[in-house]
Parts: sequence; C-alpha cells; structure tokens
Amino acid sequence: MRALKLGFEAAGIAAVEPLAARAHFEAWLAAGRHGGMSYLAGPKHRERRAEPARILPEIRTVVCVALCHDPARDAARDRRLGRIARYAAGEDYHRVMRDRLRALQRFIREDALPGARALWYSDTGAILERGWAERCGLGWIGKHTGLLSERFGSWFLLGEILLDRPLDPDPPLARERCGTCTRCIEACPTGAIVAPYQLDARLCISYLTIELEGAIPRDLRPLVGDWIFGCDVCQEVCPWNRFAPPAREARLHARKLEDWTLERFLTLDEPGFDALFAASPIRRASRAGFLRNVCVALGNRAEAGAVPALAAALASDPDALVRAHAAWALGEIGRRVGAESAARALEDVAQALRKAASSDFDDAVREEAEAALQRSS
Ligand code: B12
Ligand code: SF4
Ligand code: SF4
Repeated sequence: MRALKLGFEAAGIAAVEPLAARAHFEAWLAAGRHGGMSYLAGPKHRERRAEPARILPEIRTVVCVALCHDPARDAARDRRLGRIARYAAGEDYHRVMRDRLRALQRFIREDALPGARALWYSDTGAILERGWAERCGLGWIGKHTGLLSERFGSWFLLGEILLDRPLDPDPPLARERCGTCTRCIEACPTGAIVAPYQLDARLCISYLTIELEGAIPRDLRPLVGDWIFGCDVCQEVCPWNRFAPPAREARLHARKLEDWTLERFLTLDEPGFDALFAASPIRRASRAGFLRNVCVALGNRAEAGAVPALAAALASDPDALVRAHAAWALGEIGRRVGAESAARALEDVAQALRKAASSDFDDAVREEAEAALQRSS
C-alpha cells in the first residue's frame, strides 16, 4: 500500500459510522477532565468530532496512518537536559506528518481516486484520532488511554486522511491485549489514570508541562520529577513496548543539544528560545512555560550547583511565571540540601528569596518566595 511506501509504519481504512469514543469524549468533557484545554469543549469542535461530515460533507472513509518515533533514551542526555518525551525529542512530528500526508493526499487525488476530495489531519483538527485508528485495527486503546499494537508498542503518532469515497474497511482487532495488566496505572507519578481507560488531563504531566499556561499547582510540582516537556512513564512500563522498533524516520531522532544544560536553558530569551526550538514541538510550551518546567526539574533535583542559575532567574527573568517557579525551586534546594555540605549555597538561597519576597513587583512571586523561605528555613 502506498502509505507504507511513504514511510508510515502502518495504515488502515475505517468506514464512517458513529464511534463509541464519541460518548467517552463527551463524558470526559462533562467531568472537566480537559482542564484548561478549552478549545476541546467549544461547540464547533464537539460537533465536528461527533460528526466528521461537518468537516467534509459526503465523507465515507477515514484512512488512518501510524508513524513511529524513537523508543530509545540517552541517560547522559537526560541527566544534562532533564527528560523530554520521546515524541518531542526530534523535529516536530506535525511537520513530518504534514509532508508525508500531503504526498499521500496527492497520490489519492491524482492517481488512485482521481477527483476525490481528501483532507489530511494529524493533531490539527477536531478528529477522535485514537477512536478511528482503533476502528480500523491499527491497535487497541490501552488502559493508559493511548493506542498500542503488538508490532509497534505505543511509540507512534497518528494521522488521517478524510475521503469522500467508500473503500473496503479494515476490521478492528478481535480483542484488546491489556488483560489483567495495570502497570501504567500504578506507575503514573501523579495518579492521572484515574481508572482504566480514563485519564484526568489536569493531573497528567504531559498536560502540566505542555498545555497548561499558568503555574503548575504546588502540590503537583514534586511529582513532575525532571520531565521538562511531556511524560512517557505510562508507556515506559508497558510490556508491549519492550520490542518496539527503532524509528526509521531520522527527522524524529532525538536532537543532542550538546551545548545545553537545564541551567543554561534559564538564560534563553524570547528570540533565543524561538531559534533553538524553531522546528521542535517544544515551541508549543512557550518560553515562559518551558522555563517554568526547567525550574521545577531543578527544584526536584535539589542540587546546590543550580543555585546561581535559579537566583539569577528569580532576580531578573522578565516573566513572573518563571520567577515564581525559580523561587519554588530555590525553596526546595534550601529544604533538601544539607547545610554542612553547601552552607554558602544555602546562604545565597535565603538571600535571593528574601530579596524577592520583599521587593518583586508581582504578588504571586512575592508569595512564592515567602512560602519558599518558610519551607527552607
Ligand atoms: C488532548 C490530548 C492530550 C491531553 C489529554 C490526553 C488524553 N488521554 O485524553 C494530554 C495533554 C494530557 C495529552 C497527553 C499525551 N498525548 Co495527546 N492528544 C490529545 C488530543 C489532541 C485529543 C485527545 C482527546 O480528545 N482526549 C479526550 C479523550 C476522551 O478522547 P480519546 O483519547 O480520543 O478517547 C479514547 C480513549 O480514551 C477511550 N476512552 C475514553 N474514555 C473511556 C472510557 C471507557 C470506559 C473506555 C472503555 C474507553 C474510553 O475512547 C477513545 C477512543 O476510542 C489527541 C489528538 C486527537 N485529535 O485525537 C492527542 C494524542 C491522543 N496524543 C498523543 C500523544 C503521543 C500523547 C502523549 C503520549 C505525549 C507525551 N509523551 O507526553 C501523552 C499521553 C498521555 C496519555 N496517557 O494519554 C497521540 C497518541 C498516539 C497514540 N499512540 O495513542 C495523539 C493521538 C496525537 C497524534 N496525532 O499522534 N494528549
Ligand atoms: S503521561 Fe505521565 S502523567 Fe500522564 S498519564 Fe502517563 S504516566 Fe501519568
Ligand atoms: S501497561 Fe499494561 S494496562 Fe497499561 S497499556 Fe500497557 S498492557 Fe495495557
């Protein structure tokens, strides 16, 4: 099939009929589990998700494709940079998908089904992507709510082409293969998988580090660990991922970012952030969101060596969100580092926090600094 020749690892054809996923989606929204992702709850978005004919009148078929990203991790890189979700470690998959899906769209329109209307999507529109992919047998929905397959595990991304022509549909898998396993539910650091197949995004580290625009709730910060963009824990523990193949697409291989460290990320200004992450999914977090995450990771590592970088961010970062999280991180270092091993660093922590608590012009930063002083003294 042409989709496989174009580099997708798997493809399937789904007939357009109502999806069970639609009811799950509505229930999920009604429970408020989308958090601040208000675009998902808008009436137009919901209608389109429920009824793809609102996107493409005369729609008959959804062609679903899967593109594997790299399943590997590099411990030394993680140590330097903090942890970045595997799907986001290389070039933005939306760009890779776009190029591949456009080629498939061209082939369909010009060769396979001349005159057909064909629209492509990949995380770009109101489509229940996992629901359609499940429908045509690309995999099953796991208890962590991701789609996974026996051949590829779950390290893959989804894309679709909506077509106004009927094609022979592929059947869904005969059964799901999670069985009695509950590893993902137990391993999730924040308890975000509140029941099998149900995720509360408000607790998910992926949401907290990518989608959330404001402060990460203080009680959740220690649970975020050193994830600075996304989270892979529920997939890392999944037994079906043990045999996942390496990504064939070099554009999705992890960038080394050799000269960078967590501390150096704190020196990024707006143009520097845009330049460093121009072709990366990390750009979605915005500079302030990304540096907020970096502060949380440094606070959770609680190493005295990070004090100068955090104190500089607290004193002079232009964004109050970053200053507030730098204050929190300094408080964690103050609380957890032993005075005998790092007396000087602890003096610097106290000094930086006192100054911010008394003179930062932003209320939230002063409050964070005060709370951090209390925790660390
Ligand atoms: C919003 C969103 C998020 C949110 C919410 C995630 C979620 N689980 O709902 C946040 C920011 C947390 C997130 C995180 C991640 N995401 Co995301 N995300 C999306 C997005 C844009 C919409 C998903 C959505 O509508 N969620 C609401 C739920 C209710 O809908 P659903 O997931 O389609 O629902 C299915 C199941 O949950 C199930 N279901 C739901 N409730 C119930 C209840 C019962 C009883 C049962 C039986 C089933 C069931 O039914 C549905 C399908 O059949 C999609 C792209 C898209 N347009 O679909 C990508 C998408 C789902 N994300 C993706 C990825 C890669 C991730 C991360 C792995 C990224 C990372 N490493 O950090 C994590 C994984 C977290 C996780 N455990 O799911 C991929 C998934 C690929 C795959 N193999 O499954 C997608 C498809 C993007 C893409 N084009 O590839 N994501
Ligand atoms: S991505 Fe991380 S935080 Fe989100 S459900 Fe999976 S393990 Fe939990
Ligand atoms: S860890 Fe276990 S329960 Fe979770 S998705 Fe994988 S097989 Fe299913």
